[in-house]
Amino acid sequence: QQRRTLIAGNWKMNGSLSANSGLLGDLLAASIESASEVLVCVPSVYLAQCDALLAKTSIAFGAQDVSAHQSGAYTGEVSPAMLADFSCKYVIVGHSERRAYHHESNELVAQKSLQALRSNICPIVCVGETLEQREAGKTNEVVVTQLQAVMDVLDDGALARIVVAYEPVWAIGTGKTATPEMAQEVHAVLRKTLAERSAFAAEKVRILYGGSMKPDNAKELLVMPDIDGGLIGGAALKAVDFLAIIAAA
Ligand code: 3PY
Repeated sequence: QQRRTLIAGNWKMNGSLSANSGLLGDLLAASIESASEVLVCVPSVYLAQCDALLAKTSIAFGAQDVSAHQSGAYTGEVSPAMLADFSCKYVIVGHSERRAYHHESNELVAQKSLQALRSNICPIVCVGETLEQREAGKTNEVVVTQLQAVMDVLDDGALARIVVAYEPVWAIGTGKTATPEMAQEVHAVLRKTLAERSAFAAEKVRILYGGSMKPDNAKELLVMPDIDGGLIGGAALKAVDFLAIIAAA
């Protein structure tokens, strides 16, 4: 398999200048020797700190959200060009918390992905079903619709550059994890959806699993053929746990 595993931490709205320098210091001190790419996605106000601490290290950093516009009268928003100013390489778009609490539509998530790519930032597009949708047998339909909206606004070249994260909503912050088989099944559906449009993109795009990935379940998830990494919530806030997941990859 030619896709490089990506282990991405999603810090969510956690951290402080001192907590971040402690956590990043612990990660750097471990001098990670991994074939995987390691990434932390931080609140945007800490991008400058990451740029200072992580430049020329083996840890990449990214943001957790971005505007769908490049500049203008959008009070409170942060543009892709602003993220790029701080050497930010990735941005999470459409996390289920944003879809739920900020009513982000599939179309908005698609626009954010498109604009991020225009500033050379790789969007990590989150998709995932609620418990209600899973129980109604709608999982595949929901995740395919979410991915399709992004595919619709990208050309094949741009599509090959995105990262997808499958995060079942019922597994986020609940301690519940999809079994490796359940996750693989959805990842395979997502890969097939990409392949129907572009075999090249399907081969290139990394599909991460997210939703309570922890040191003790990381390995069994990451060995699945279509699981190319993890988007990690709570366990990314503790250096020992995050390092254990990197070691399991
Ligand atoms: C979680 O695992 O809680 C996440 O939402 C990761 O993005």
